[in-house]
Amino acid sequence: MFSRSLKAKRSPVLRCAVALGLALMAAATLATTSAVAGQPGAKTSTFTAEVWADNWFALYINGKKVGEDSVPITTERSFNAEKITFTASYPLTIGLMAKDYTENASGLEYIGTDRQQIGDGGIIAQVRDNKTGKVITVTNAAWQALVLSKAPLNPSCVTSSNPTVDCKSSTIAAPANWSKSGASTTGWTNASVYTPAQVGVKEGYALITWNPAAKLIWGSNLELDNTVLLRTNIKAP
Ligand SMILES: [Ca+2]
Repeated sequence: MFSRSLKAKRSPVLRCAVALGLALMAAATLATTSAVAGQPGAKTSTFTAEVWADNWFALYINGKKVGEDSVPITTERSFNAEKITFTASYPLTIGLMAKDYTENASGLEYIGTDRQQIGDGGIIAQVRDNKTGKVITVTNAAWQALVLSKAPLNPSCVTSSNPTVDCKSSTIAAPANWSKSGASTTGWTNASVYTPAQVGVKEGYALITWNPAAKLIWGSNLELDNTVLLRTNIKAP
């Protein structure tokens, strides 16, 4: 009897503590921001983008940056999810600049420790039109990709004791207006799709209910491609 009444007394408190804990966890890892791309007006709509990246991203709409990962790329294990609300007009060109963390131009991380490695990237996103609630795009193989930074070009340097000297890299600048409609497609390819296991999804990834069609994408090399531009075009509904 005693234990029963004690349990009955405690359980609401426990439930409350669990709920508070969950709320704090969500607040810590699912950041929310908003921005406007273009002039607000009768023809604009409001959209919400949900994004998870290993390790960092910025979101561009019709050539304008509307948000970015709130956790700096230099933060160890920055695997948070983001929800970004923005206002824009159809048609949309949606661009993601995605970056895998590398300690320097060598393309490696944890340099000088027993965890020294190349590391990998991966990003997934879905965008809703808030008026209809419909998902208007998900990341998939139809997105275009352009690799800006690749390292190391000689992966055997992963064991080097002086990777900044021994590892080779290649970097190009982001083309002007790359996230505007009608931008050049020269050098762009289709994005490559990866499984959650290949990317090793964690932490914030599970906080978002992903549309089944949303896929993790990156350049053709999940490990060596370090900065990748990704984009898609959405017509008016
Ligand atoms: Ca990474």
